This record gives sequence, structure tokens and C-alpha cells, in this order.
Amino acid sequence: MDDQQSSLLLESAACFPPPKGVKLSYGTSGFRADSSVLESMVFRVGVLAALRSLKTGSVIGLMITASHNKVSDNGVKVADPSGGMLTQEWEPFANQLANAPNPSSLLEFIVDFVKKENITLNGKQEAVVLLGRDTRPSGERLLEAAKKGVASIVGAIAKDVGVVTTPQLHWMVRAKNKGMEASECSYFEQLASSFRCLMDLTPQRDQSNFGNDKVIVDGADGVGGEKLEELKKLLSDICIEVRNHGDGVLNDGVGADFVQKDKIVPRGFDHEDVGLRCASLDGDADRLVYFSVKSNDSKTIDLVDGDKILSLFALFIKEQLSILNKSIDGVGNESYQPRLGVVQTAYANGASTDYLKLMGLDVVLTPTGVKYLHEKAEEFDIGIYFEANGHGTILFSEAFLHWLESRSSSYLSTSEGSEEQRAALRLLAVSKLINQAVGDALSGLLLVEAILHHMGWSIYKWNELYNDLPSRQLKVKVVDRTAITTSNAETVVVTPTGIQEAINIETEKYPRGRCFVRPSGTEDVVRVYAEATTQEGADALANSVARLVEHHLGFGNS
Ligand code: G16
Repeated sequence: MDDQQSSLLLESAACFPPPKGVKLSYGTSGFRADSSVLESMVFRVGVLAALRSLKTGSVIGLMITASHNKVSDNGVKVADPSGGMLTQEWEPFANQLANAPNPSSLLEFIVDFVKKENITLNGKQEAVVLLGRDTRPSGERLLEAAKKGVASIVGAIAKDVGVVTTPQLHWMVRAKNKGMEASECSYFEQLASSFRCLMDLTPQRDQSNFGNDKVIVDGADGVGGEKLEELKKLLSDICIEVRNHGDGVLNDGVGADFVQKDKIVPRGFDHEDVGLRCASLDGDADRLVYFSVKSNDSKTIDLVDGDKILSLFALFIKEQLSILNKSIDGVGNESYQPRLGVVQTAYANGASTDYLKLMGLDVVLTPTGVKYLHEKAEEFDIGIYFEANGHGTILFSEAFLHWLESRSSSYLSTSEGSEEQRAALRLLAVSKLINQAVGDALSGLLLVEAILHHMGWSIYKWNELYNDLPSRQLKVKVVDRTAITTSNAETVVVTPTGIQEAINIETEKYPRGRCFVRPSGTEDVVRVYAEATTQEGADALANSVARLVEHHLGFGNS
């Protein structure tokens, strides 16, 4: 590293001193904490993103958001060239940078790292970082810190794409690196045109079960509602009503996380919505859940969570593949059999996993965090991953898309308008509609809507795919959540010793009981998940295990 580069880094880092006594760690989805302590970290992640761009020779994304967390928090997610999350190999470096006590130790870490990674810092190679932020009030200030971080690497350029959803930023990074147009306009246009295409391919079915044609969307008072209002203008085949698009407090009694965990109606929804199809986005619109307001109690809901979205997508894709397979069998000489697989976490409702297995699907479990699920899903030709909290997407391998395109063009000459051709076209449209960079509530919403139309299903019919086992999730404040370590996709506590045995004893008391605990990677809490055949059982199991956790780890400050 030359002198010009070193002094630039030292000078700019001096403007962003780290807060005293704060240790940040790269969690489930980047760094998150109270926004007042984040300026120095965001500056440093700006440096990291510029280095990542130099290393990969590609555009990198940096998103300022704390997603489902409360409005006073903020954070950073980094998008790699594929549009996916930052490679896990760089996470230790991110931790080092974020916690370097002063500019000179920061410089030392960078010098060592660029040497190890073979990154040349001579200002000759271009580095580009796309910067986005959600609607949090602290976002603007943190964005300036990110810009300074990028600019402290000679030759690196920060491009501010403004207020966007997290998935929009990831989509733009992926598009840019594929040489496509990467604007918000092109994002909306791609979603709208592939949605139209899917709707045009809807079979002539009896739609009397479909129910109300309108979907009402809770925008979590975040960026998603406002973007959905814009996207809506390009859609004529669907009626979307957006509520909570920014006039209330972000994620406060609204949003996918609240709806999924508390299972009660978000602000702005009431008995007048009984019978309607409702959906909820989270603060940065990378999660989606559906719900219907219960007719006997307008405060509670029937939740249609990420597991049911996954099941709906899997069912639809399986149906299209079997139509294609029929024609393959007819021809008799097709050897290519695409592998369809689904990926879940331990939070997946046991009934959903049973259902997916009954469908004959490969089901794989990973730890929480889309970075793990995404990686696993990439191993299939079509990999569908979803967390119960509504975060997920579908990945299509290049080989499969290539095969599909050639089949679709061969049908043009042999069987135009056939069901086989329509199945191929549907799958191609799904691959364009769904955001393959990362889970995206807006594209997920359009895909759910298109599939419900295709099936002629109401939200109630969809919800009847299987009956969820009653479950309960709790958060426990402890002195140090990192004292808990787990194995087996987070289903077994390794340390502190003794907790797992105690959890087992509690769990055995309940028919079909299942329970696990893990430290959250986005909030300062331990999460407890319990499942049983009755709601009372799930609640009692969760409560007794929460007390066990407090007993073993000590109460934290709330
Ligand atoms: C992030 C991750 C998700 C994860 C969630 C909760 O979501 O992207 O994969 O499920 O945090 O993680 P934890 O239980 O570790 O707090 P989001 O939507 O908040 O970015």
C-alpha cells in the first residue's frame, strides 16, 4: 500500500472514532445495533465494500437497514457480486475492521488483509459500490459515513441509489454484474412484465373459489409500502391496497415480524377485513407473510407464513415440472431430470416439513440466516428456500434455465400452445419474477398472487394445505447471549452444558413436543421456539424453557 493510500485511510478513519466500550459482531445478516453507535462501523464497512469490489472486479452493494428491528436501530448488509450476501469468508475481517480501536490498528488490519487476499491498491483498478438505505431517520447520516468509507480507497466510487428496499439493492447489484440495466425502473418493469406473462398463462379454471380479488398489504411503515405503490401503477391484473406505508412508526405493531411472531392483526386492520386476503412486509421488504383476520375475533389472525409460501411455490413448480416430464416420457429419450429441493430452518413448522416430504421433495435444514439457506438452495437445479418468518426465494441453475429455454423454443415448432410449452413458459416467467439475488417481499407477493390465480384458490384453501402444529416463540433477555452455542442446525445446545438435557426433559412432557433455543444474530436476546399438539402445550413448553434459559444464563437488562 502506498503512502497516499495509507494517509487517506488514516485521515478519514480519524473522522469516525469508534464508540467506547461497544463491541460489534457480524450477525445473522450483517451488523445491527442502536443507530447512535454505528457511524464508525458503517464507515469501515464502506472500506470493506470497496476492497471487496477490488477483489472481485465487480460491483458490490451496501445497504443501510436494520430490517425488522425497532426504528432506533440501524445496520448494514453487504451484497456480493451475485447479489447474494457477503461471502462468509470475509465476515471475520468485517469483525476486525468494525472493532479496530483506532485508525492505526484499522490500517494494520487492512494492510495484512489486502496482502493475504492479493488485492492491489494502486488506484488503477475501478471499484464500484452501490449504496442504498431504507426509511430510518438515521439512514441519511450513516449513508454519508459509508460514502466516506468507500472514498477512502483510492479509485473507488460510491453510487447512491437512494431509498430502496434491501432486495432492490441486491437485485441491482446482480443486474449490474450481469451487464443488464440496473435501475429501479428496470426492476419494476421486470417484475411487472413477468407477472403479466404468468397471469396470461393462467389455465381456464373455475375461479369461484379464488375469493376476493383484492390483496391488502401492510407495508410495516417502511420502504416496502411506498415502493409497492409505485409498482402497482404498472399492474393492471391485480388489485392491491397498501396500508401502513410510512405514516406510523416503523415495525411498531406492524410488519411481517410482528404478525408472524405475535399472530395478531397489524395496526390499521380490523373486523372489516374479515374474509380478505392480507399480507405483511417487514421494514426493508425482504420478508413476506400472509394472513386473514379471524371472523370470531378481529384482533387475531390465521397466519400463512413462510412455510406455506414455500409449500405453495413447491407445489406449483412440481406441477409444471410434471407437465414437462410427461412430454419427456412421451419422447422417451430425455435424460435430463432437474433436481428440485427445498431448504428450511429449525423454525419451520413440523407439519410443513412433513407435508413437503410427503410431496416427495428433498428437504434440507440449515441454521437461521438466509446466507446459509441460499447457499444450500444453490445445490439444486431449482432450490426453494424459506424461513418461517417469510424470508426466502427460488433459485434456478443456469443449466436448468438453458434447458428450459431450449425446450420452450423447440415447442414453438412442434407443439405451440401446448400445455408443455405453457409449463415451460410459466417456469421461465417465475425465474424472472422471483428475485434470485435474495428474498424479496414484492416479487414474492406477485408470485403468490399469480399462483393463487392459477390454482383458483382463496387464502383459506391455501391455508388448508396442511394444519400447522401450534407453536410459540419467545425472546429472553440474558446477560450474555453469546454464551449459548448450538449444533445440528441450531437444534441442540452445546454450551452451557446441562441446558440441553433440561430442555429434553421439558419437551418430553408434551405430545409431539419440539423445542430449541438459540442466540439471535440481530437482536440482543435468546430466542425460544416451541411446538406441541395444542397451543396451551406450546405456550407452556416455551415458557418453561425460557425460565430455564434465564436460570442458566442470568437475567439481562431489558
Ligand atoms: C435477518 C436474516 C434472517 C433471519 C432474521 C432473524 O432477517 O436475514 O435470515 O431469520 O434476521 O435472525 P435472528 O433470529 O438471528 O435474529 P431480517 O429480515 O431482519 O434482515
